[in-house]
Amino acid sequence: MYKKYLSVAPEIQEALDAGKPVVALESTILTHGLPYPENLDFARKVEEIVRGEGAIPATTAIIDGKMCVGLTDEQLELMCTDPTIGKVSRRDVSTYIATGLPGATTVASTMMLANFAGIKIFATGGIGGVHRGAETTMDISADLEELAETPVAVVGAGCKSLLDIALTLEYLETVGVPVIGVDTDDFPAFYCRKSGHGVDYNAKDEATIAKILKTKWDLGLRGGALIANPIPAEYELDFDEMEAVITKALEAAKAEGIKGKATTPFLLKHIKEYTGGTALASNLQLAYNNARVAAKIAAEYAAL
Ligand code: PSU
Ligand code: MN
Repeated sequence: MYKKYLSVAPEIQEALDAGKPVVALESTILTHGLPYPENLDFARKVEEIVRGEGAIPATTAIIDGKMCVGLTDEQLELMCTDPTIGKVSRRDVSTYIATGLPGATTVASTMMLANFAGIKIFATGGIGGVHRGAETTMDISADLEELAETPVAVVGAGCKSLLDIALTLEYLETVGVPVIGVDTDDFPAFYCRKSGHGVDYNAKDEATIAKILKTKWDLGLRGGALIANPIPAEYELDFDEMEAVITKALEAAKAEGIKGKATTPFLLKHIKEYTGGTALASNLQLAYNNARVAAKIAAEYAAL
């Protein structure tokens, strides 16, 4: 039944039918994660990077009542320029389809759309997780539950330390999500290569990661995996400086009474304002790097 709500671009469907590598890409990073016009430049460039590695890019969104897997340039532009586009996580998917509202997909909903289309590998910037203070707010991103349930591997630069990274990793352990480092022992903290928390396994190459994923799904184990890929060293920012920025953003959120799904976009916007172009440049570079690694994993996976 879900197929009537799904629209897969012909190029992507052909690649999937032929067993060729495909990489899913999210759109909330475009609508709520990056400013215009950098977001549009990013949206196009990240697709080019995936192609450069021999894989087909599949950016996802909900448009005109369909789960779109693969966007036209016009649709990419819509995502990047229309400020009214909603942030769609798992709970919002059916509402946006049924009402025809345009929506950008988060990590959770991009995993859903990828899975509906049959895509196994997905590249993003960083995942949502357990927020600081979640012991009282219960603010835990639906991204984590999606990783527990949906068989798609997410390549990300860990998560921002605006989250409680220790609790995010505890949660992933509880729900059985492998956290695989890309040539790292240390779970990355988005702008920083190291968070001070470990990964479950340090994989030295993409072939090993593809083999771990294949084994997991051959075993019939539900859920995905988090592939933790550190930002390239030349773009890394200072941990303590970012900590100060993040603390300031968290204080602003508290002062303004920001809650629920508005929290992550609010914090991202403030981090951007406080850091100017540096954090933005790092954000773009780590996401490109994730797309590159995801395309390589997808190629290795397709060869198994
Ligand atoms: N973290 C970032 N950049 C982002 C997001 C998170 O550094 O763009 C986006 C992703 O789409 C992620 C979502 O899936 O925010 C998480 O939102 P929430 O915490 O409301 O689940
Ligand atoms: Mn939340």
